[in-house]
This record gives sequence, structure tokens and C-alpha cells, in this order.
Amino acid sequence: MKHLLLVCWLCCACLQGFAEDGSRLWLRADATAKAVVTANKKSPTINIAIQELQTQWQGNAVKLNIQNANKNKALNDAYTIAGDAKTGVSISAFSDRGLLYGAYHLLRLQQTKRLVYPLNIQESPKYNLRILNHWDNLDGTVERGYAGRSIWKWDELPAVISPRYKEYARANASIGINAAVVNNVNASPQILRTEMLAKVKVVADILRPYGIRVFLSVNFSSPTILSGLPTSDPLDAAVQQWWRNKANEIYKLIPDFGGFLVKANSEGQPGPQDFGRTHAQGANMLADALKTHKGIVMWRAFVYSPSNDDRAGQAYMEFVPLDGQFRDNVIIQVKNGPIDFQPREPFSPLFGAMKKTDVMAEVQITQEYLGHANHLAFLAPMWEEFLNSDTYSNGKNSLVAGTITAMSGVANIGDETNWNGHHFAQANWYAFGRLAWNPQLRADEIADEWLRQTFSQDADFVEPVKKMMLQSWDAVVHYMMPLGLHHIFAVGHHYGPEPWGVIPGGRPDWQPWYFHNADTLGVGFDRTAAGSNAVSQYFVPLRQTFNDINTCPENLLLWFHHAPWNHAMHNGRSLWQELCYQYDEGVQQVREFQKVWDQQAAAIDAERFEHVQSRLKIQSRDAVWWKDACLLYFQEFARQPIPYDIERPVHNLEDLKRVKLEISNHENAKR
Ligand code: BDP
Repeated sequence: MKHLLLVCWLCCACLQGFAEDGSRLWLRADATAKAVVTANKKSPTINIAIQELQTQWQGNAVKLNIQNANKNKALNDAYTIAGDAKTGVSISAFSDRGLLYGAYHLLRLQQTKRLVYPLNIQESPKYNLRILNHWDNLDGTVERGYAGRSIWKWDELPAVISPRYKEYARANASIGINAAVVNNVNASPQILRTEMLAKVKVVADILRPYGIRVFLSVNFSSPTILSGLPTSDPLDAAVQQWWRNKANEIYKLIPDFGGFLVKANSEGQPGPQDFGRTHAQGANMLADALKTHKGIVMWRAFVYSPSNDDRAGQAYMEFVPLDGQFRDNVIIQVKNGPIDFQPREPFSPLFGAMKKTDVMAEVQITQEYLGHANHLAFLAPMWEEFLNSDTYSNGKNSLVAGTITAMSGVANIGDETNWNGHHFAQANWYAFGRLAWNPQLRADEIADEWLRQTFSQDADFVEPVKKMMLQSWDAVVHYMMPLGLHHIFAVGHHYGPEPWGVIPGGRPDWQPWYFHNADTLGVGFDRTAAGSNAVSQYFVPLRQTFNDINTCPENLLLWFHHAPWNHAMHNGRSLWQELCYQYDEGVQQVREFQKVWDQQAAAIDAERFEHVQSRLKIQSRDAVWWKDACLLYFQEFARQPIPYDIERPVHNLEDLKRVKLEISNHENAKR
């Protein structure tokens, strides 16, 4: 009897929508409306738009209107929304996808209570390609994934189709993401086997009506590994034919296949340089195979060869000389910073430097270097700073956002119920889509609309929590790597601090000391003209600004300078003191977040409240761990006391050095 009662109670709870497990993401509108929706064309994509509006739109009739267009415009995702409360609303677009995006826009306005009549909205995405890069392996593990296993169930496909594929597609479409690379850049050649392609086809068919095209990461040596060709040299006729055949095979199955993403000659991956060829020769060979099908190659610039050159400068050195040599269906994919998705980096000097080549940005949504799925770090402020950085590549106001033609984000999605591990990590997926559509959106606008859709409309909740989100990236930078410090992570898993870390026999630029260079004189990487001269890769006046210790932005000081411990900061403190205060500031910020969050218990559901609360506790403890580890370690070089008005360390350095985290899973041991 007792059990029966419990079951009944649980069923009621579910029916009433009490299961607040985060699975609905930001798409939480009631689907009980009965709106009248008409369209002047039918298609699977338009049918989705109709269905979404019919069930969620609470206003008067909606008309969906496809406008006749020439070929170019038909590819465009732009749309307009017009109308008023009385006569109803019309959404017009040149493409089916445009109508779908218009429908989601209208519903977003309704959900965030931002409907202001008469409606007169014109939207057009800044970039035509807005793509997620999944680092998912074929065995179901996810490289740098912190939300469970891969959502792609290759072992079940093509027979079993997870309902999550459609939910994933819908979530992406609702924020304008229109493409996905479904497998890891460290690509298994097996993805191109015929049996695998049959599985990929099933996924592509499900994503297509939502306007999402599928891409694959490919291994450059696939011809040799899969078919036993004696070489994978891009200038070899048999190799070229192999790729043409493979492309033909793929397009027969997936007519709108997007193309390939390639990590070549990087961190042990094969590439054209293995055969004495350049990145351009490698990329062009693949581009030629895809050209007749209108496919593209996204060729990654994340390269650093085993040389003594400063790792921060290597991508630029390899790629700028090749500018002008790439086919027009090649895009160079460049990480936002010159090293590797660190908590804060300057923008990569490659942005704006390749005048004759399309360049796309790659940001990391998954929090490899920002506390995995334990830390609350809203990344829109970081991406806002990045996109709005002035490269000066074409005079003043040559913002990064204007130098790129597409945006990609390394996905933070897994098969956990809430998709992303931390409920607030959903906001990063959301923010990526919104910024890839419109890089001029401000982080606070994005946080606001995400919170209103995901949690609550109540200003007493939205305002303080939004403030917390907007400070969260800054907080992580403070307690992990302030003032331009970088890559002092624990070797391998990149979660905790290990500025003392040593990888026996590892390359110098895998060792934390390579990056912080602490000695009794000072700390930081000298990238000035007197050091590695990486500053010279930036346009005037940035190279002078960064080169001069007095004009270099202080939040990047130790990125560009080996600064003396007593260097005078703008606020009058010494560098050592400022370092201490900033680490402490990070800890205090997270403690504030806990206070803000704990006051929200009554404002939202208990499930999500408690989940976030428990993660903030971990984050708070980790912040102290980071602060103590870094300050106690650097103090051995600075040989000065930690200012007495900040919290004293609660750990011993020797104990912290013994911490060995067990990060189970698929993490590889690479830095
Ligand atoms: C680094 C990751 C590594 C990736 C690599 C990449 O640690 O797992 O394979 O980037 O982007 O950030 O290729």
C-alpha cells in the first residue's frame, strides 16, 4: 500500500511537471496553446515551425510566408516578424530555416515577456555557419566531456534511435545553430567506414528538418589505415581518388553533408607534413574532393611543432606564409587565444592576419580549463571580450568579430539528464548559439533571456543571479590564473592547480614552468621583443602596447612579460601583493555567489536549487585550493609575506603537491 501511494504521488508529480531535472533546457514553455498557424508552403522544416507555434503561441493567428528569392538569398537564414496583437503576426523568410528561426524568435519574446506590439523585427545572422564541434569518440567517451557519455549512440544506430537526437536538434535550432561535427577532432579513421556512414546518415536525417547539417572530423591518414594505400600523400593521384570516392559515397547518403574538420600535424595526428607537404596542399586536396558537392574543409590552426619557438607564436608562423594558397572552400579554424582555451588569453594574432583566407573562430564551450562541470562559469563575457577585441588589422575598429566568417564551439553536451553536467553550463551552450548568430549581443542580454526562459521571470531572482553569472568568469580567472598567468593546471586532466607539475620526459611546453617561469626575480612569460617576440605578430599599435610593461593591459601582464615581483601596478601595489589580492578576490567572489544562491531557495524548484548549491560548495573549496596552491608555490620565489589583511592559507603546500585527482574516464594524459 505504502508503495502504491508513493508511485501515485510520483506520477502526479511528473504529470504536474515537478521533475525539474534540467532536461528541458531553456525550452520550458507550456505546450497547451491552440494557435492558428498557416503557411504558404509545406516542408518538414516549416512543419516544425507550425507545430511549435500551434502548441506554444498564445496570441492571435500567425502566418508563415516564404518569399521568392534568387538562389543566394534562398540560402540565407534571415527573417522578418511583423504584425500586432489584433490582426496577428506574420513571419517572412527566403528559406524554410529562416521561418523556423523566426518562429523560435517569436516564442522567445513570449517566454521572456518581451513582446512589444507592433512587431517590426528584422534579423539576419552575422555568420552563415554556426557549428558545434563534438569531441565525441566512437566508443561513447567524450574527450574533455563532463556531462556523461556521448549522446551519439553509435553502437545502437542505425536500428535504435534515441529520442535525444530530436531534442538536441530542436535545442540547437531554437538558438540558430545550424551545423554539427559529430566526432572528435582526434579522429578515428573508422568514422569513414561504410557501416559508420550508414549510422551518420540516420543522424543527419533527423537533424536536417531542424536546419542542421552534419560534418565529420577526418583522420588524414584514412586512405592508408582504412584501405591499405601505401601513402596518404595529398599529391598522390590514388590518394586524391580515394578521397573523391569517399566524398561521393558520403554525398549519396547525405546530400547536404557539410564537409570535413581536420586536425593535422598537431599533437601526434597525421597530416600533410608527414609527406613533406604543406597545410595548404593537404587542405586543398580534401577541398577538391568536396568541391563539386559544395562541401567545405575546416582546417585547424591548432598546431605547435616540437621546436623551441614560443608555442603562442607557432600557429601564426605556420599559417600566415600560406595565406592566398588555400582553395575558396577551405576555412581555417582558429582557437580564440594563441595557446589553448585558457581562462583568459589575448586573442590569437591570426585573426585579421590572413587577408586572403577565410578564418573561423573556435571557442570551447566545454569547461576543460574552467572547472569542468563543477564550477559555475558563464562564458559569454569571455566571448564578448574576444569578439570585440580590436585587431587593428585594417585600421582602428577591426574587431575580431569582423575578421571571421564563421563560428564554432566545442560542445559541452553529454548524455546526462541535464545535458551539460552543471545547470548553468546550459547557459554556455545557449550563449554560443546566440553570439554565433549575433556577435554584438551583450553578455547581460543573453544571461537575462536565458534565466527568464530557464528559471524564472521574477526580478528578485533574475537580477542578483544575472549579476552572479556576469561575474563568474572573472571569479574563475581570479582564483585560477589572474594577471595573464596560464597553463599552470594539473597535468592531464586540467582541473586543479599544479604550477610545480613535471611531466617526466614531456616536451617543455607541456610543463607548467614553461608558462609561468617563476624565479626569484619575477614571474611570467617574456613575449616582448627582448623575449620570444610573439608581440610582433600583432598589428600596430598592439605590438607596442603589449611590448611595454607600462602599457600592457594588467590582466595580460604575465602573458607578455616576465615581471619583477616588485613591479608597481597601477593601483600602487607590488605585483606580488596584487597577485595575492586577486587570488583572494576570486575566493571572495565565489563565497558571494553562494550567498546569492542560497537566498533563492524559495524562488525556484528544489531539485535544481540543491544541485547548483552543492556545486557552488565544491567551487568554493576549489577556489581556496587554487589560491593556497598558487600563492604558497609562488611565495617560494617571491620570498615575501602574503599581505596580512587577506585570509591565511588553510593548506600546506606539501599536502597540496600530493593531491592526485582521480578523474575517471576517457581523459587522455596530454596537456
Ligand atoms: C586541447 C585538449 C585536447 C584537444 C586539443 C585540440 O586538451 O584534448 O585534443 O586541445 O583542440 O585543449 O585538438
